[in-house]
Amino acid sequence: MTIELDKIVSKYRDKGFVSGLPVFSRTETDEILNYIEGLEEKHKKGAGGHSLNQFFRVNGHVVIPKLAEIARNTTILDIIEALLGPNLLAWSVELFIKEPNSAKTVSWHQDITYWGMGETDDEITAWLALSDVSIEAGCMRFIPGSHREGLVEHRDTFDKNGRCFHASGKNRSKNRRVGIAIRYVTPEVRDHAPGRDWAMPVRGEIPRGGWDCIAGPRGLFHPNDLMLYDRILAGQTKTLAEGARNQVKLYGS
Ligand SMILES: O=C(O)CCC(=O)C(=O)O
Repeated sequence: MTIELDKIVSKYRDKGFVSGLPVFSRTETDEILNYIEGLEEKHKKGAGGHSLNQFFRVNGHVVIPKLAEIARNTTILDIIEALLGPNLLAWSVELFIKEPNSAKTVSWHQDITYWGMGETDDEITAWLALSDVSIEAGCMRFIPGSHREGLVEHRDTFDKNGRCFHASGKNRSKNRRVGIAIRYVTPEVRDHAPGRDWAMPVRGEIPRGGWDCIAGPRGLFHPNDLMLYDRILAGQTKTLAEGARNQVKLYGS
């Protein structure tokens, strides 16, 4: 299937999201999934004092080379460039795993409420399915057009376009449901945001102000990257705490 960038752009502007874009073949997603499951097997105790799940939940690209490599995938970047322009940074890479027959849900939310970036259009999440993600398995759900309404006060358990309301349901299937969310931003996101933040330049010019640029992991769980991970986590946790009125909790149950 060919990817028609102009159609993607107009759908995205209209609905706030675009779905079903082909990026990896089934063989490639299986290979990524095997890699992730291999990490779960070999690093049961995590690394650097963190559980493996911590790295899966946020900023996995800082310490896991495979996740940084996926964030640099040129097919994804071509799509994101068509939407955001030529200068791109990967801000976070996260895994969303729901075990078979799991009651875990993600309640309706707008991502940028919490990210200390202000109300910006310069952030896009690329969500990649690594398994079959049917309705039964708890697929992503969106409210089309909700990105045009701006940020809305909401009190969900986790108080996309970063303004598009989205959620996901229980995994009622007998298979694991696994997705990777890559959060891309432009350098301009920080032009009006206080403080600094960390991100990995993936295309175009290296940003000048407001960003500490990271190069990507030196190896799997490299000690220097684990220290960097802690620094980033501490900085971003402070921003999150300032932005959230309620306790931030990702999964509903
Ligand atoms: O994969 C999911 O279930 C939720 C993902 C999500 O909420 C996000 O990418 O912001």
